[in-house]
Amino acid sequence: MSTLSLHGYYRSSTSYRVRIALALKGLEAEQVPINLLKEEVRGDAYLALNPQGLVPTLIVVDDDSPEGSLPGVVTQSLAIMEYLEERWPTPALLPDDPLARAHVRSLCLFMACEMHPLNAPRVLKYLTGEIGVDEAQKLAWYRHWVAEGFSRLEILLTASAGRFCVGDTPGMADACLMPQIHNARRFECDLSAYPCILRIEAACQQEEAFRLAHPSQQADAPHQ
Ligand SMILES: N[C@@H](CCC(=O)N[C@@H](CS)C(=O)NCC(=O)O)C(=O)O
Repeated sequence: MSTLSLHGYYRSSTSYRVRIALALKGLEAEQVPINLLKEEVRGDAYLALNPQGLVPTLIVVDDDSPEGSLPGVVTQSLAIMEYLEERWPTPALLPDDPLARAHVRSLCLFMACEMHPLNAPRVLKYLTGEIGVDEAQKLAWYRHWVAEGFSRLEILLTASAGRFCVGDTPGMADACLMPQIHNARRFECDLSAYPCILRIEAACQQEEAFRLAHPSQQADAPHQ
């Protein structure tokens, strides 16, 4: 038996990815809110856990670990999702076929490495702070990189998607896609040129796991 806890923030897209993966697998994890607006990621307690000063961090305590052993700490959302997949293989978030698995990982890496970092909160904060760009320029930056990423993603998905990003069951690529869409909507990006992405979004919205993982459903969301 394992006990899981996820340090995250309701609006963090990388935390949202992991919440989707947990929910798709039907795994319970205690949610430990780390408030990014209050810079809690840079507090000593959190940095001792995750020296990168980023959410999410998954903590794993295994009942069968030798007494006195330290809890497992897994950082980086893609590594966390891969860990969950290896440890609890069903329901699977990756397809069986090696080429299809590679395609899912390629989509995830595209979103996690090429898209997300360009519009990460700390990047936007640096732009408006040290660099001194105004709000309109920040928005132009944001929307430019959303359009760059989504237009290429649309081509990739149009060529290979089923009901979801890859195949007809939701998986790791969908767990990356939905938070990217959520962020784009927060910044009022025009998504009308991406019908395949919007079709996959509609399919995900019908799944309970995506509803449970949504930022609005988290205990640290402001309205609760
Ligand atoms: N590659 C990392 C990125 C993590 C990341 O950028 N997290 C953001 C929230 S989405 C964060 O913690 N930012 C803290 C800050 O900007 O101060 C992952 O996938 O886990």
